[in-house]
Amino acid sequence: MSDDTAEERVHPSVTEAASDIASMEIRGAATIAAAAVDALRTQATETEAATPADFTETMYAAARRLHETRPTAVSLPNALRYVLRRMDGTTVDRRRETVVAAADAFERRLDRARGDLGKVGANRLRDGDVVMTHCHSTDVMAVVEAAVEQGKSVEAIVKETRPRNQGHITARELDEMGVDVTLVVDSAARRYMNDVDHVLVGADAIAADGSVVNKIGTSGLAVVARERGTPIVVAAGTLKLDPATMTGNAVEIEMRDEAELFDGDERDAIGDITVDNPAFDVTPPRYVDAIVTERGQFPPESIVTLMRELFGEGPTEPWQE
Ligand code: RUB
Repeated sequence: MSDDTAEERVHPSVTEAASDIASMEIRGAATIAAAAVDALRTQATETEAATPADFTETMYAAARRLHETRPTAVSLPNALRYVLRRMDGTTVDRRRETVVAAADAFERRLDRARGDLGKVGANRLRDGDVVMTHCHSTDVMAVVEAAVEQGKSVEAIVKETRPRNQGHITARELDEMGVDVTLVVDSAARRYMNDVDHVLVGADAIAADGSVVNKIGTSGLAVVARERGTPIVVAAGTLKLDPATMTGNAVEIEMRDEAELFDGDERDAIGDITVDNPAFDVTPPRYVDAIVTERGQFPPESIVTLMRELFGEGPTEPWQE
């Protein structure tokens, strides 16, 4: 083994995945998790460590590099933990095998979870329903896809989701599913709420009290929906449950670069003002009707029961040891 530090042994594909996650080339909580796990698998396969301890140190360094990219989506530390807690054995080869096996198992679980939660969410939708979406969530897509597979006709009012317009991805994918799509600006949500049967959003993190952290604008949308009595359904696999919130920690809200708000010289033209660009907000549980997971649907107030069952061991971060 060379004298390189563990940080220096981080594989270029890990660095590339980390940079794509930070720049949002790779985005959305579940997709970020899957990309991070894939990068860990590459790191494990390509690492030539002299000792099992070297191997483990390098895996932890790779995990740290991936973890520091985006702070809000808890799917990222949950996924890293899933793989690294299963790393085991007294030889480099055995440790490598256990990481690869855990990464494969994680991907299978993610796929299965999406299919299962899609069916649960689809059961809530009736033929002819209109849904309103915000941002782009693969879990929300799974719900609509399952409803369409059940033979239901679904229409969607899709919010564009400034500043990065993830609603455009949602609009395109729903259109490809055969859903009748109307794209609207974010501020039109209340204008259209009377036509909507369900607001369907995803989540980056769900806190122990049932609060839902999702793309900025979700909480305002939920307030508007509540005012009209429109159910707010959060489609979120259990990968989105944040075990650190069981012990009182708050979810960190990512602040992104102000450049995301402007084209060209627009910023200079405005003058010397402060610009804030929070990526996410928190919707309190009283505005949420149901959290749909692969384990069934839960009222937000009872999600902590599932969290305790799944994350009883708490939010360990082996890569920080
Ligand atoms: C994406 C976003 C999505 C959740 C859930 O934010 O808020 O609703 O991540 O997505 P960003 P999924 O574009 O900033 O990553 O259901 O695919 O996990």
